[in-house]
Amino acid sequence: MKLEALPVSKGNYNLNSYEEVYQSFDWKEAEKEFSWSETGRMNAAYEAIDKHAESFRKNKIALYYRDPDRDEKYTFKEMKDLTNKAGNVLKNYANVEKGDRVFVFMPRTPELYFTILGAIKLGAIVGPLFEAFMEGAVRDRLDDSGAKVIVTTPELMDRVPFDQLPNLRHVVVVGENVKEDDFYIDFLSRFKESSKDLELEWVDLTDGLLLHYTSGSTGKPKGVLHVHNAMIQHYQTANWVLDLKEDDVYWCTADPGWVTGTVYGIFGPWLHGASNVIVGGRFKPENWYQTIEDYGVTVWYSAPTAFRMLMGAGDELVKSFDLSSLRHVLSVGEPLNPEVVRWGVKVFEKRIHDTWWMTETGAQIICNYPCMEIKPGSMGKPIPGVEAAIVDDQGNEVPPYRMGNLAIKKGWPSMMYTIWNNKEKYESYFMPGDWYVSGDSAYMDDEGYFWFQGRIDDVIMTSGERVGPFEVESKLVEHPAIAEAGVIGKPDPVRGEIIKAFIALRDGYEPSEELKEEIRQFVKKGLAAHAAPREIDFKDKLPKTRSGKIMRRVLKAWELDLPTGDLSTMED
Ligand code: 6R9
Repeated sequence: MKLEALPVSKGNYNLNSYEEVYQSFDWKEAEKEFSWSETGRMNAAYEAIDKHAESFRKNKIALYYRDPDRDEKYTFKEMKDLTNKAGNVLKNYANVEKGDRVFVFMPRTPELYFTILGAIKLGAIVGPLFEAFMEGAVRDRLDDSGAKVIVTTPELMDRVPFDQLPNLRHVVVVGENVKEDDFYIDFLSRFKESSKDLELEWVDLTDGLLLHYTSGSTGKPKGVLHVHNAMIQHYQTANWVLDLKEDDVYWCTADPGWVTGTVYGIFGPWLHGASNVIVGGRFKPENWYQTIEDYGVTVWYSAPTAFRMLMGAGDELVKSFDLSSLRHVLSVGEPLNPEVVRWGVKVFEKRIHDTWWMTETGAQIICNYPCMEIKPGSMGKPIPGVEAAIVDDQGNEVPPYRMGNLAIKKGWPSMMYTIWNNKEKYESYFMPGDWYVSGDSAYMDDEGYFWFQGRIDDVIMTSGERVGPFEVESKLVEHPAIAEAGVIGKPDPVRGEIIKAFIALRDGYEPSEELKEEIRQFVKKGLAAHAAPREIDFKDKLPKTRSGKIMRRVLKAWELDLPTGDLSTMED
């Protein structure tokens, strides 16, 4: 269905005519924005921080930080010094060198950002983890990547299974009174005494920058590697899509454990020298509105699940804050419901601009630009320099309105460089015709707008978090009462999807409410709170293929009362 377009917003936009720029744009031109195109020396952290610290922006606020206990701000000059200090701690005490994998596993505090950028200054590859990860999730990621160092806090440290990680050399602990030895390093004390001067590691465009683990429907989470070259697209999209201007105060609500929190929580804004707001602590609607009011946030990037929760908190609440500073609001991570767009127009007098991309694409790909008419429910159009299409399973483009694989022509700058340790997996993303296949299904309308339909595989999106059913199932069957488990995403008006588990019990166990709760706690402690199934159904037997794979689409069909489709591969 085609929904009405909203009026084109007015303003001094960089991208005045989509069609014109789309036709003429060349990535080679964008590279000229960076000094390395002349010097050949580059480092994304230099481009994000040091460059501005050495310019007219040196005393401009780079970071506004706030959580329930802290309220701080840092200029670009201060950020340069502090990221250098963090780099020195990692270099001098943890022996971090170019190419090493350094993981960060800590709450969103300024120290997290100093550490990420400090590590990048050394040429290290940063692997960000969600605070919510439990031992198994931490182990898989550190093990697969051969991580050398993890930076964490005393509270989270117990979830790092040191004895199972032979490559891990140092744990850098950000907390008070940390006992040091050959293995543990006291970050705060070393940070205090470290020099503000650091010799930057100049790297090549294809040297590693970020390693984001993401879940598929089968197998363990995979490590998506991004290289320094990606920043060209981070920069360019922050220009076109985030529409950042010199005086903007920008707020991206995402945690760096999610790719949005690194690419658009760090690089997008800072490559532009923008003032960046970072808020720690838990989500509370009134705190969010207060943040916008207090800092005068002009550009705000969040996710449908958050907008839906704000919507749930009621329109009265919005009216008690002054949100008139807002100029541009954007969304990513899940389909943005048309009713949320309409709500945004009503309460903020702003259209929420949807953007589509993936961990693997490394930056925004299909977007609603500020200058574009929005069709609520559509993700928008591909950015200049990117060719997107809907293709069939052979890689042939299909006509408008026909549903198919959302595919991108290979060769955009921020495309994943590889999947860590898994060339085969990397290659499996591509189809004849040099198409990168997203795993999403969508269609394109006759005006070139793209409309999201769903995941082709079974990955669950719950409150903006991507959860692989296989990971949850694997955890479930570790429980002594559970014989088999199948996990699906069940549509939910607030969370996008909730996790529903179908469980076959071992002999001798009886279904009960207490057992359901015990199982929920088991997943919570073993994997992550967001991965615990909110709903559990006990079954005698689960539908499986002959080769033994649980057929989630059948579970989903049962749950939602839909046709089950082809059952020829199902076991008798
Ligand atoms: C950035 C990010 C990627 C998957 C993607 C798709 C879903 C993201 C969306 C969207 C509908 C949008 N997704 N943006 N679905 N509309 N605007 O989210 O990366 O965590 O890797 O997830 O998220 O299914 O394939 P990631």
